[in-house]
Amino acid sequence: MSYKKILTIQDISCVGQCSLTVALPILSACGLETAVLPSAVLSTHTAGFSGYTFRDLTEDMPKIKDHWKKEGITFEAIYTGYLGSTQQISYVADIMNETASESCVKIIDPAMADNGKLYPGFDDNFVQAMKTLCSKADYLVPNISEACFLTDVPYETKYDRAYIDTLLKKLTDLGAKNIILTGVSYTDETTGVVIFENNQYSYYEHKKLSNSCHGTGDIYASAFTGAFMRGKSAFDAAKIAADYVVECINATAEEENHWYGAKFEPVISKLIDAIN
Ligand code: PXL
Repeated sequence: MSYKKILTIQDISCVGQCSLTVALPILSACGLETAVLPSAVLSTHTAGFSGYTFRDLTEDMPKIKDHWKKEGITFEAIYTGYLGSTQQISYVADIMNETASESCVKIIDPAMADNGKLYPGFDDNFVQAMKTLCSKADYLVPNISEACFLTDVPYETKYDRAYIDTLLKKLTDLGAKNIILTGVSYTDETTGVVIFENNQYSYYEHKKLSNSCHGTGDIYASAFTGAFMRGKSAFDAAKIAADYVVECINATAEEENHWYGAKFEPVISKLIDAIN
């Protein structure tokens, strides 16, 4: 098994099963050495809790990058998620420019929106900056809401293949090389993920579950990154990640009090089995 060192940049939500508290265990379970760069530290995530603390770590980023450069540290993949400020986005671009190994894969989850709305604290300036970061993506992993904000296409809950094709075309116009578009649902009973690689469309469809959980976007992007960096094709990695998210949602379904995240831990062995 090839052993790879990857960097993930996203926040620490101390409580709430998202971002780094999801990405680090999943990537480690996939067999990848994982370096982390926290974009911010929050007491909880922002979806459903109120009064959370927010420590912005923007100012630390260039200093951390400079130290890594001095030490000659490079990464075989850089995977970004929730970023804490607009300024941070240009620092992340610098980190990609200066710490990527020659064959580094850049995976960008433009974590900023869901259900047609930006997360609290994000504004149009942030969206415009995220558009520029897309040009660095070998794999961009948005949900439909994020894809709409990035392309200025109105958000719809019912759509057809032509609508999705428009999103994909406009995302590639931003410079994203390949796109994994999540939560693409052409019927009431099904959902799935579009894999748009080398301008070729493919689709992995599965049953839509009646319940949904916060944090599944982060679980998805982390599992995709883990499987892809372990040598799976983009389609297989997208499928493995989708199947894993279904397992996580099913594992969470029994408990009504567990609204803030998905129980990804009890079923993590299924992800490991699918990869190995
Ligand atoms: O799961 C995405 C996410 C990550 N980090 C923070 C969030 C959210 C979604 O709301 O609030 C802080």
